[in-house]
Amino acid sequence: MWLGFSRMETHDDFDLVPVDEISINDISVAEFRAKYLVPGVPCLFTDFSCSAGDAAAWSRSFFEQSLIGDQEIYYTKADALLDFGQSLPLRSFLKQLDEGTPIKHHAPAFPPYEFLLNSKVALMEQVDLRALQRLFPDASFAGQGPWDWTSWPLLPPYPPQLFVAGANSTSPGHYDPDMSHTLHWCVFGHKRATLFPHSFVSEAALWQLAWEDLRKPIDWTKAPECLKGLRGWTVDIKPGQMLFMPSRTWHWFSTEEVSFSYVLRCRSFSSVLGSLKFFWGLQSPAVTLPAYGAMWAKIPPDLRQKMIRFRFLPPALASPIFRASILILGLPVYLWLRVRSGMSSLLMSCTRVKPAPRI
Ligand SMILES: O=C(O)CCC(=O)C(=O)O
Ligand SMILES: [Fe+2]
Repeated sequence: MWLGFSRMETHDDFDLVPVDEISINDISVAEFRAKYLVPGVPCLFTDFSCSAGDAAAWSRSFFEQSLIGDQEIYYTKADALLDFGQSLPLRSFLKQLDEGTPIKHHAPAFPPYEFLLNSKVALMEQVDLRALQRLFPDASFAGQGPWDWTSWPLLPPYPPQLFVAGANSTSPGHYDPDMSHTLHWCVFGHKRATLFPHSFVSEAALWQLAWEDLRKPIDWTKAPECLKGLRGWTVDIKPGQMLFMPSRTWHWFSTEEVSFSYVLRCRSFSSVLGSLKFFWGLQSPAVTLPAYGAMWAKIPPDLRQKMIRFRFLPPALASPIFRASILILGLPVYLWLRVRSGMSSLLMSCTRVKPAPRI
């Protein structure tokens, strides 16, 4: 058995096996860590439930019929990145998706999305993390627990995100560069994903596959042939199920019917080494802060105020001295990363027309 691939299935392009389905309540901590967390093998929790608060809130009819249906949701065209340009009440947004309008909501990781901060509904407060906390180690860092996202983008993990899209929508392949463990909960709808383990050997080649729809045959005259037969996993995620993707698992998602997912993330490190890897990676704050700055500027000022009031940054991190030191220390790293990404785009443009997506 290699990385959990015990049952081989034939697939024309890759060697894919279904992920294991397990009970979040029945699996022991030791078994979860030995079989999934430590070797980096994904699995599907079939019985996740947000038992705290009003569990009925997490159903399509509740979203449509209650006040939450009035909540504005930002969206983009199905093949674009979120730009905070257009919004619709959630109820109408879902109706548009039912009618096949090619739009989607893929929440940006930064700033925390206002839908989750809505004081009338406060969805985030209803998620009971205890079943998850039991399984994951206490990866505390800089005084923050594994699930504490309030220092994003200075430190992982990403804040929780919503992904709402219509039938047959796909998102480009990637791994989440905040390096956290991802828990993708399908609240309603039906998602499908193809997953590959992270490896530095296949990294550059997999980025070249980012824009492919992996449900269709791959044209190996254009895609890197070294990926032929790559071992990975497939998974269908149905309502109430939650996919666990270990840190840096590659994922290509598609939406088989109108779907609403809520994604939680857990810090994967508790060491300075882990944080250095994060600072050196694709989502170093030196890259994300300027990149998201433009989006932040587009957010209506009253909404921005609300986010800041929601303790977006803990007080110590919001101090002018702290911000100034981040700028001074981050500037050289930022410049270096810009040069590095400029060089890799140049190399990529020799082989591909589309650039790697920025997630
Ligand atoms: O749902 C999708 O289309 C993408 C999901 C994703 O990238 C994630 O959960 O990290
Ligand atoms: Fe992702």
